[in-house]
Amino acid sequence: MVTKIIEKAIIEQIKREEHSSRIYLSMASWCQVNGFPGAAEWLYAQVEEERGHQSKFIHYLNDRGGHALLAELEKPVLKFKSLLDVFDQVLKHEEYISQSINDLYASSVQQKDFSTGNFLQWFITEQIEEESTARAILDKIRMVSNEKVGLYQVDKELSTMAAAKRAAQLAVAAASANKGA
Ligand code: OFO
Repeated sequence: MVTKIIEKAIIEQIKREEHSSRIYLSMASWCQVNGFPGAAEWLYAQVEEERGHQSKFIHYLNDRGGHALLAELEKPVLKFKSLLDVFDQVLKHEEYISQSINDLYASSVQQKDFSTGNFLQWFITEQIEEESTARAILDKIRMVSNEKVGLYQVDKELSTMAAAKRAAQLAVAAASANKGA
């Protein structure tokens, strides 16, 4: 059983994860219509990842005797200045999510809810990877500046990264289907 404090904090995190998926969906759509198909693919794959995070929190809270309620969401940003602007916002958002996961972990320790702390370990590790990937992409975009050929190459690389991300998502889905069989 989770405490009311932890239940409320997880519901807040569920909202953030859902908002993350909408932010990335909005960015993906912008990239798709602004000549960055690879970045769009990467962001669409990111949308699925965020839905997965949301779902993990929902299942966990319900399994622990809480009730995962969905909240109203604010409107995501719809327009971006450039690909650099998109990935600058991706990194800022991931840093914000890392902080919110850390705060949630701190509350779980304060509440002596070690099961929740243990559950959050996966997210803490995941956030290190999310931030580092966003930082690496942003560095590449900065390196090519606004130069068209360079941006084209970065976009192609993002397409390759998106394919790898999708393959990893499929592998995780297959592994969890096998576990349930
Ligand atoms: Fe991007 O990790 Fe969830 O939000």
